[in-house]
Amino acid sequence: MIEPEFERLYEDMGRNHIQPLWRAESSVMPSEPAPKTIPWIWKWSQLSSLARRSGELVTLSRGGDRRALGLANPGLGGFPYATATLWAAVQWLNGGEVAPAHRHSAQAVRFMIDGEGAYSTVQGDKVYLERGDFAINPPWHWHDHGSEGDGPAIWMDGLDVPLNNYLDAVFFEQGTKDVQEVTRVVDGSVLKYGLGQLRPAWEAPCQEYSPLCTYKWTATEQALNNLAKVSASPFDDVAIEFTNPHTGRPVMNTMTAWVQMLRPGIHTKAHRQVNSAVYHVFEGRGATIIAGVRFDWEQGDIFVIPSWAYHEHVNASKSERAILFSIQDTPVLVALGKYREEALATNGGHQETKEVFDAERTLAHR
Ligand code: GTQ
Ligand code: FE2
Repeated sequence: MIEPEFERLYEDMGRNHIQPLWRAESSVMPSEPAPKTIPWIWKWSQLSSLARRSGELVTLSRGGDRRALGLANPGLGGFPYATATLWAAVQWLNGGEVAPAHRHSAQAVRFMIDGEGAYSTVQGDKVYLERGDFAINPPWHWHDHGSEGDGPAIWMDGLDVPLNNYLDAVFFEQGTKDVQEVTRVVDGSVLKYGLGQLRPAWEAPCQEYSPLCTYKWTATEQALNNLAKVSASPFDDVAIEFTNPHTGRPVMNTMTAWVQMLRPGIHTKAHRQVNSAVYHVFEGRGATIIAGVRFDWEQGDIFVIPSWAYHEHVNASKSERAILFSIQDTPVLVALGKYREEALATNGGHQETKEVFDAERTLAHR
């Protein structure tokens, strides 16, 4: 019951588009993050068949120039956003197809899932992509992709589209030619910068984003195997971050990317961070317990860990490794002074698993 003069005050405020903080405090400033993004998983069985069907039905042309299936987190009100800051998609190119050149202020990374003869040309720099290769697409760089093989090329896209939109920083431009002229030696960025610890002596270091356009899977796998001989994280096991070889910093300003090897039998401890992440299961099977719910995953699946949700990873196999690729918005939080992380202090660092994820039940309870 509110007294009439209070009611009148609030009505008059409302008419003047004013809201009193004392009535909105808990929604404006809750005691800790209350993300709209929810933990979710998209199964590869669905993703791959929907992508394949799109490949049969949908042609690539100017206007609808990318056959990318955007993952829409059910917590985000129908937007095709995987988290509040990150776009994630499965992109499918049929053999012989070209996704025509364009550029945008959104920053992009790609992780190759399958395909032979796939290429990406970024600002005249053409690189061939194989399974497990990681590629970056800095902001406002022209890019076209294609599959020169007979079969499809399939990869996961990660972009900062939701953040870019929220910040009203969107620019987009269509190229005049579908395929850019290749102005450098093919695979040139790998040849030039691919060894990381050595760079061309006459060039200044590249600060804004990584000069290396593609991180080859063979190098990534070797780094994982080497690191496993030395040490591992209690929370993430053998985890490596792609970095700009000139600065040691993440490859992009708004996004970083990791690859993790969960060794056979590993069950990591739980922690949580102020950042959101989208994970792709590159290899193996296992489970991630997110905020007390167990998400079982297998090769190809994509899942989301929202901000400030406790999570721990399990590889129950006795003999097979599991490999996870992820994109994370951490560089934004760090740059803005908002990053935090915390280990779970109770129960030996493990959550109590309340249930196994069930999509229908989750949606029914919302
Ligand atoms: O391949 O250029 O998933 O521009 C979303 C936007 C992919 C791309 C996406 C894009 C692209
Ligand atoms: Fe693009």
